Amino acid sequence: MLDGCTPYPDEFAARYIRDGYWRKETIAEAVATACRSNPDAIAVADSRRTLTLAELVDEAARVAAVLQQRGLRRGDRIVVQLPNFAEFASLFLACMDTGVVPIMALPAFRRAELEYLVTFAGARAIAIANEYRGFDHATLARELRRDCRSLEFIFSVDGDDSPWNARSGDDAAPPGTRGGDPFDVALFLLSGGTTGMPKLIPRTHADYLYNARAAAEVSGLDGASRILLALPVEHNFPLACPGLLGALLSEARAVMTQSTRPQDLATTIEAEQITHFPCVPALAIGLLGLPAEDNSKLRSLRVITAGGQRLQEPTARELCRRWPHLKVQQVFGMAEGLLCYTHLEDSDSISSTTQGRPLSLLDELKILDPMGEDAARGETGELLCRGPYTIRGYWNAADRNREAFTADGFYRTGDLVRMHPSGNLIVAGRVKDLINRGGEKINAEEIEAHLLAHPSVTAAALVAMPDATLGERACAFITLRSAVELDLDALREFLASRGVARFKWPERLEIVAELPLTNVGKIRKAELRRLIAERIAIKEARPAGAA
Ligand code: OOB
Repeated sequence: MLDGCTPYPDEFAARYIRDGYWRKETIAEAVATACRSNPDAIAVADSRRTLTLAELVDEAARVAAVLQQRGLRRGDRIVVQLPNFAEFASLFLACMDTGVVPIMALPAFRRAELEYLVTFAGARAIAIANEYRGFDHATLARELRRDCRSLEFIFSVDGDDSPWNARSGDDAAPPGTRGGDPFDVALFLLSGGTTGMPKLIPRTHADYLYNARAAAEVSGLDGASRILLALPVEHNFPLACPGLLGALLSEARAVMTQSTRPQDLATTIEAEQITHFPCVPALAIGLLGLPAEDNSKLRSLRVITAGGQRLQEPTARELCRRWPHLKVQQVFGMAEGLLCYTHLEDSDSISSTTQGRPLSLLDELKILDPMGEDAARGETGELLCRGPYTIRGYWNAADRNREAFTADGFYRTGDLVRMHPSGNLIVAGRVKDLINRGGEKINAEEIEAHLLAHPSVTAAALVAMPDATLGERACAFITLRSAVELDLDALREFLASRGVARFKWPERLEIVAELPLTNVGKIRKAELRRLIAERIAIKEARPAGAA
């Protein structure tokens, strides 16, 4: 495997191969096979373009040729930060064929995140759209190329020398013909993270293909399906659970869209006759806010899969009531691997109250009490997992790996779960220090380091505060140097100047005389979370107009 990765032990790899979980094919070969069986099926569509499988594979071949002409080699890294455009799919396939490893960055990332990723990964290229949502990505990419030694190439979907516009040359070999090791790294996903900056998650061709195929099966995705990808497609969930990759392998249609406004979603669902909609709970809540006359726009929808964050039972029940033809499916997953799904044949009660069961028969789960012992059945504990699509280590992160993985290779998820009698998991909380803002993870430590860099701030703690739609938002508790003032706007301005993605900025500021500490000097975040939840509840309980 690529240097810096933790391979699966031989006996596990042998078993996963023997039992048919891992096949000897690359992602490019698998998609090429789907293309041979159904070249004229529409594979991807966005608001600008529609491509059949054959056209997609052809575009991927041209992009792959450009990557190679520029001298990018197997194992080189490219940061991918594209909006939900069809070009994402062809670049992804080109990478899968040439062995250039994409690092899945989010369009919301700004200088701080991108500079870290490029530098840490030694990326030689970055793929962007010149401008997106009013932000000038082209200028930022040029600044990064100036400042980061490894970065040589900027591939822009709308740039003058866009690789997507390259004409076919003799060397535009079709995807799936360049070989590659199915058991080596295909791509890097990003971890939600708990300590420091996000870690890179190496996923192999074999494990990721299994992931996407099994997820497609449990979601009932087939050649007649149309899946709406509205979440940023660089995320594991819309990328391969079953997402874009599951759709390509199933010869289903992936419809990519950038807007997550409920009205726009309903319009797209109707216009494109969408059958599958992977979403975070916040988007499901958004759909429930549509006026009743829009109900019929969701008529084509068969399965709505909610994950990334706990779907609350009332929301699930309301979805079932409002659209009785629809199956609500929950997924509890993570970029590190493990996926749990409720099944389409489960009762509404199971699919409304649990977060599903492991995708694979070979997934191994442990639920441990705080002493590290197996929790009694039905009791809550930390979830650990191991299996044919769960990584054995983050990339180049030996110290973190010693904490995050047990000696025998189980990943400590940081999630608190209990087992429902049905064998499904219920996610009850977490021990990791992050804020889950509508499914987007905010790493507390990463943002605290930025807050502490402010000259007026002497201590900082970022904690989750409850929110009816997003589940959680970030609240910053800080202490200040004497005789200085700071308000939320100024603090957010400061984070903007440091190039921090906006979704990570605190949405409330609490200035305190001191932060509560444990006797070993750690900040008592549970107490801060309780405090801010109470303050918000009091404010909400107060009748309108009252002081
Ligand atoms: C998905 O992946 P990540 O890597 O962004 O985040 C993983 C974490 C989990 O460890 C858990 O804390 C939380 O997100 N989470 C859920 C959940 N699904 C994810 N917490 C409660 N209930 C759920 N249903 O978020 C992800 C990856 C693949 C598929 C779906 C989601």
